[in-house]
Amino acid sequence: MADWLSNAIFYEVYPQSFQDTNADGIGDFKGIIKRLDYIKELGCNAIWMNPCYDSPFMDAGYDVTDYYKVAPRYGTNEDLKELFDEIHKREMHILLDLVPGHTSYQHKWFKESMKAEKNEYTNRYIWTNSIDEFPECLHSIRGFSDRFGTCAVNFYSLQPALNYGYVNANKDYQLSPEHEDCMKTRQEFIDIMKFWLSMGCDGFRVDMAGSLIKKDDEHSTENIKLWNYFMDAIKTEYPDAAMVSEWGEPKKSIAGGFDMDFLLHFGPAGYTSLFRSETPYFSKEGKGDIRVFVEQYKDFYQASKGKGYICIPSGNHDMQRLSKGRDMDELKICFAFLLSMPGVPFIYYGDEIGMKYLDNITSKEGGYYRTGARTPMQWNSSVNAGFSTGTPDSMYIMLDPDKERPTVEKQEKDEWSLLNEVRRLNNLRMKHKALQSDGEIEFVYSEKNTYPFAYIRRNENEKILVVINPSGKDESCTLNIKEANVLYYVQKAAELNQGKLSVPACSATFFQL
Ligand code: TEU
Ligand code: CA
Repeated sequence: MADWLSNAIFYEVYPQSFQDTNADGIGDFKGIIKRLDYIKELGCNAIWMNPCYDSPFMDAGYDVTDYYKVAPRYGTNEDLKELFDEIHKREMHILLDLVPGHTSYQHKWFKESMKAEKNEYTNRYIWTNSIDEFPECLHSIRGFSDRFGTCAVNFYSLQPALNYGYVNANKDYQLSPEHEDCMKTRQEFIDIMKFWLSMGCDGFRVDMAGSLIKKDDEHSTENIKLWNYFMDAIKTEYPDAAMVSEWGEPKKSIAGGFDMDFLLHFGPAGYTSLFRSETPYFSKEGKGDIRVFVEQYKDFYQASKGKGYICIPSGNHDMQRLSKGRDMDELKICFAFLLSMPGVPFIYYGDEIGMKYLDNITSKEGGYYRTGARTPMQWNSSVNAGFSTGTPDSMYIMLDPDKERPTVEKQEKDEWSLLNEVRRLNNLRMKHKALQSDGEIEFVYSEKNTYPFAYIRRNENEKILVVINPSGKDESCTLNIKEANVLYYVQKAAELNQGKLSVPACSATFFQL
């Protein structure tokens, strides 16, 4: 594992929407450089930046046309190198977003692959030898090429699937993962990773990492093998490179050599039960069930302990924002939890000030309902909230029109703002190793349909009890711990008296044991 992850706190930057410096309404690398001190002062020491490669932007850059060149709208490769350098000057790290599963249909490999004559790229993508619908229910591109065939796609119909082969390949068009053409696809991505690592990038977030090898890889055995192959190729030369997967199954991804995996909004447990179900645990309503999360988390945690980290993000560019349905007090409690869990925290840009999810705004670059979570960062009270000096109607995505919209400037002045709470929580984590990535966790109170919820974080030198009550009611419970001193609290401190814990509504308390 990359050592620097043991105290990493990430900030996800959606480059389009962070800071524009040339008034075209789209964020750029120079803008990110300008805001690095802000990220550092927030207490984050690492960045994950969404794809910034050349692209027609039909899926916001997850449709790449050149993996070796950045999109001109963000700057040049030299500007990105400068961003790397500025990040390292501040003792921070950055991950780029790698999209190994598909390209844009406008990629030169795909143009070659569509040709009737056989060439180097004929098997770079998954094609059948017929123009019928794709037989395995993968979505497909048909009727587009001179080539007589149908090509599989991974996400939108404009993202043809790269060919890493099939488990138990048994149809004429299915290649085995070891086929030399599939090995060429692998080699290309090794070259791509090395290209950016040698320029100073510190690793990658890997898009749809669990889906490269196709069909019936029920236990993902082949896909795990494939990732181990990639990791061997990368990590011998770049042992400090960090890799985080968009997989959502840490048992598999970490077996594949990833340092970290996200707990995602797929399925009812995990992130969903905490923040997004009909009755999320983190709500003043107080109707959630923490067991749903704890059961799944314990399983993931046991399997990954000592080998890799589980990352619970505050949100990301694919889902509604954490603030949806929550007020600032509730958000503070969410962060007290997120920033005191094992593994590596990820804060989605703007969540630290409680930026709103904008319902039903016009889709941008394939964003659809995700667009509302991708609006420009709100810095201050100047035009376009300080995101850009362009005309308001030329913005990449509209800004939150609310006159009272939260901004960094306003919240910096208010000691009790969400922003300052997140800063304090990050500082607390940085001061106590027990709270960082490797500190162990033991759930000491997590009963079905019950509030509060308590866990101990510990390392060789220290033990910290964390008590979380997101509900709007005062709650209490009994613990095996008689008393302890309060180290830090959010909103109002809980009290521990002879093993009886009294926990104020909507509060979080850290006790030193
Ligand atoms: O998302 C993959 C993914 O699993 C999606 O189904 C995601 O859950 C969806 O956006 C609904 O929330 C990744 C990227 O994060 C996403 O932005 C890309 O559009 C997608 O891959 C294709 O590259
Ligand atoms: Ca710009």
